[in-house]
Amino acid sequence: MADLLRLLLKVAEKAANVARVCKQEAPLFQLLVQEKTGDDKNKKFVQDFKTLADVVIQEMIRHDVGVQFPDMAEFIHGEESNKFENGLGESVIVTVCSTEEETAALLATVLDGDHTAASLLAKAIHQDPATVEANTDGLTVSLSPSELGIWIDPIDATSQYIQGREKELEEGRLSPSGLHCALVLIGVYLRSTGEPIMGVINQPFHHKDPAGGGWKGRHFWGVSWDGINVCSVSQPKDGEDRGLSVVLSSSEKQVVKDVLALLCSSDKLMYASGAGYKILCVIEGLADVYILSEGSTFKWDSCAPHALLRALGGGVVDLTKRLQMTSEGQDHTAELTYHEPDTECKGADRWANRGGLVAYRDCSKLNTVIAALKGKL
Ligand code: 2IP
Ligand code: CA
Ligand code: CA
Repeated sequence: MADLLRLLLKVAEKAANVARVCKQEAPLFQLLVQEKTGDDKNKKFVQDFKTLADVVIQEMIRHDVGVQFPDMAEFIHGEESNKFENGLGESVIVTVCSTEEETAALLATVLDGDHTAASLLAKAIHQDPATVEANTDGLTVSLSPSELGIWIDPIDATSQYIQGREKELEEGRLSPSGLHCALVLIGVYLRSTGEPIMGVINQPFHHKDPAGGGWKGRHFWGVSWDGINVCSVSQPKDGEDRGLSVVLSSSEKQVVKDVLALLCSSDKLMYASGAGYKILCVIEGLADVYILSEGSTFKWDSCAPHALLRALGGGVVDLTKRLQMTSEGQDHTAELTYHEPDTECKGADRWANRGGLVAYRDCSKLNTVIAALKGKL
């Protein structure tokens, strides 16, 4: 398991490099932000470069993990499909080839002959990142790769990634929107029960290098299985309880906003972009809970950060299920699982967290918000 964790940290850093390259290299950045509308649309051009950036990152992760852990190859899923259609209506299966040159040649077909952009992307895909520091000593978990599956969100909060507003972050404070909300999420679950057991989160755009070297990122990881709970984020110290703090999507239902406004002081009811970023805020203790009353997140959004929360003694529950339960306390029956599709739905919706969710570190905070929301939704 320590081997798998080290590999995931490394591929997540590589993914972050690709995300940064697409922002920092002018030929790629222009593809990322260009508007293609109506008659002006050059039909010969790539349709949607942001989707390509996502597909490329996901395939790179799938490739690298599949090479080292072949038993997992069939169980590496993600938000994107690797079939990409270019502006000519041609379908190309985007894969990472064994050499940089081959990958560049393949990407050039999707990018409709733009060799400069294709070469820049291929270079980032094939570059080995600097070793990612992680103290994984003593991490011996008795699971084999054939028992595990993976969920990848190559870039969460894509809209923030594209808009790319640069924010100076204040230590210990939640910042509602901007590039820092974009995250690479890689979660590992147990195939038999669907429990999330390992998660890696990479935040590619955390701060600008003061020496002018561009964006620098951060990473977080956690493992929770069979009594082993290890997380790169430390447990909060028991201090005075300064009242409940909540983070929501700005598009949350008014009734939920109203109920919570009665529970929290106004500065403790916060809004932020990115499902992954909001769960990260709970992991870091910037908010006690993240509540979402709609089924607008998917398994790939929650799996990785869920594993970190479990390692910290918290979790992510299905809101609808939890509201129907009578007992309080830490009952795992409402926790989200990751192995079974919702057969009543089609396409990506089969993997939606349909009942909404609550992410929490401290079970008593979860109980407080559940009690307040009972009968209101
Ligand atoms: C999105 C992204 C959005 C989030 C939505 C996710 O993923 O995280 O920001 O909405 O739920 O599915 P909100 O910001 O309102 O919480 P992606 O960017 O990968 O499509
Ligand atoms: Ca997402
Ligand atoms: Ca995404």
